[in-house]
Amino acid sequence: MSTIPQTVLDQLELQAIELPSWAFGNSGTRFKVFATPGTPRDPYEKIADAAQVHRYTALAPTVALHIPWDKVDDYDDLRRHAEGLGVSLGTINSNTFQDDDYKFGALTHEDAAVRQKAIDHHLECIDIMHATGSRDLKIWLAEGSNYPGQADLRGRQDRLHESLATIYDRLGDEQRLVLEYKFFEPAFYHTDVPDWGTSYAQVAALGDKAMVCLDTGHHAPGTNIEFIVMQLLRLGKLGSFDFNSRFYADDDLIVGAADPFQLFRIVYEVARGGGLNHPDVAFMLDQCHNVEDKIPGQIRSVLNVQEMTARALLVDTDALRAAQVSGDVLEANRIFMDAFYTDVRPALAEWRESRGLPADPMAAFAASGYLAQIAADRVGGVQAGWGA
Ligand code: AOS
Ligand code: ZN
Ligand code: ZN
Repeated sequence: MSTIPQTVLDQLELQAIELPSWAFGNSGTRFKVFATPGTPRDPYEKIADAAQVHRYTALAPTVALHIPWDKVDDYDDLRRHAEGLGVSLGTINSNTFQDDDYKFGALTHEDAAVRQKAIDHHLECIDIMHATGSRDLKIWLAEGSNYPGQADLRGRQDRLHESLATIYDRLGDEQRLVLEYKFFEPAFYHTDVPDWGTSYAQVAALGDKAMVCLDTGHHAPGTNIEFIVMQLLRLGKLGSFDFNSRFYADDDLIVGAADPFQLFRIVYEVARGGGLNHPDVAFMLDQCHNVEDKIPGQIRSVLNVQEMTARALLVDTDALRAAQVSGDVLEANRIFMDAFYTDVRPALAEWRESRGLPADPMAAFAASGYLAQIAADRVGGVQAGWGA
């Protein structure tokens, strides 16, 4: 059995992965949303489910909220509820994609009144962040066009800057704005923030409190995502990750499920660039569980990130560097792959037990009876918001 050096375990102990509240709601495709018995009926129950993930893994101490899906009357009360369950409230996600007024854009819209409405929504999110104690405002924009000639690409980029600058000005000293990019969908011809370069250009023009959010599912097939990770870290602008995995488009499947090696390569570059367990680089999941149980789906996800982090930290960096410098291509690749192929699961199970956690969090959660309990207690759970 492989052993994991204490220096690596020390890093793993610090790891924190934020969970998205919407992962606990029902979601699906435009064809069908399958309901799961026991689905949360409100944000309080979503947080209770998220707390289960943390309880069995000690990996997920915060929960991201989405406004308006998680709107409540009293955010102080929601915060106390979370803290009572051993977790805190994290990133606030805005939503400018489910309102008729935003059919042709929100922060980029031609009409100043529509832009102001979208700006006001973000200002409301910042007010909520003060009550929840959240640091990050995450902005993902569904804006773009479907047909060449439909929109003035340059004008939209300029208006985007103005709108973001107004939002940025309202941030508190300890707060940040993270701007997520996505190459297509829901618009199919052009998207206003399609890639890391555009996100970087926009946030760089705002200031130090604005960073890029990298969603691993938002790239064209074949994109070298770890290269983007390296570059953003090098530029000091990688603010957060939305982890998930994809086979075809924005699939939002369990992180590490589609391509564990890609996850390994990404985490390796995070560690190489000093971004691991660094407060500036938030690890989050952005996933939906359409056909599998949601809480175990999230447990599996954070364990996948932990396992690939352990493997990435096993790379013998001194030997790798020597091989790189001497031009020994095959040896460098062998060293890298050796770490990737190391099965760390038995050693991690043992380590978990030594910390008073279950060796097998999936089995421990299954044995707890929690899913049967919520299925009996909760009737009429809500959709995550997608397609609602
Ligand atoms: C959308 O494709 C993005 O991945 C966003 O991060 C997403 O909208 C998220 O679910 C919060 O709004
Ligand atoms: Zn995302
Ligand atoms: Zn997405």
